[in-house]
Amino acid sequence: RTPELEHGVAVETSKPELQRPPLFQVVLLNDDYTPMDFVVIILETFFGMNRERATQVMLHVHTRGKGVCGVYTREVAETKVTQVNEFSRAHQHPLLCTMEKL
Ligand code: NFA
Repeated sequence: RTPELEHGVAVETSKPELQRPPLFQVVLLNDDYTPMDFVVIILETFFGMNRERATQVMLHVHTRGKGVCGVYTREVAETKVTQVNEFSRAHQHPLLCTMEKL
């Protein structure tokens, strides 16, 4: 920290070092039954992806077994997980969404 001169008097200034909150990946898991189109709609609706990106991520989950939809603070990640799982269940699809601490 550098002393600043105010009316000729040195004043201690400091940048407060703020804590960064823990981050969580929201993850989608593959299954054999959920239609690809439904997964694309999920990624567009809840994760703000355009159709091209949503299709890439869906195909990654389909081929690799899981994939990251986004990275958020705890409360936002928890809300996304709940919204996606409730939406999937409401449409009778087994799609699973989880979160993992980074
Ligand atoms: N594996 C699913 C199918 O073949 C598609 C899918 C992709 C499901 C990503 C879940 C997640 N219909």
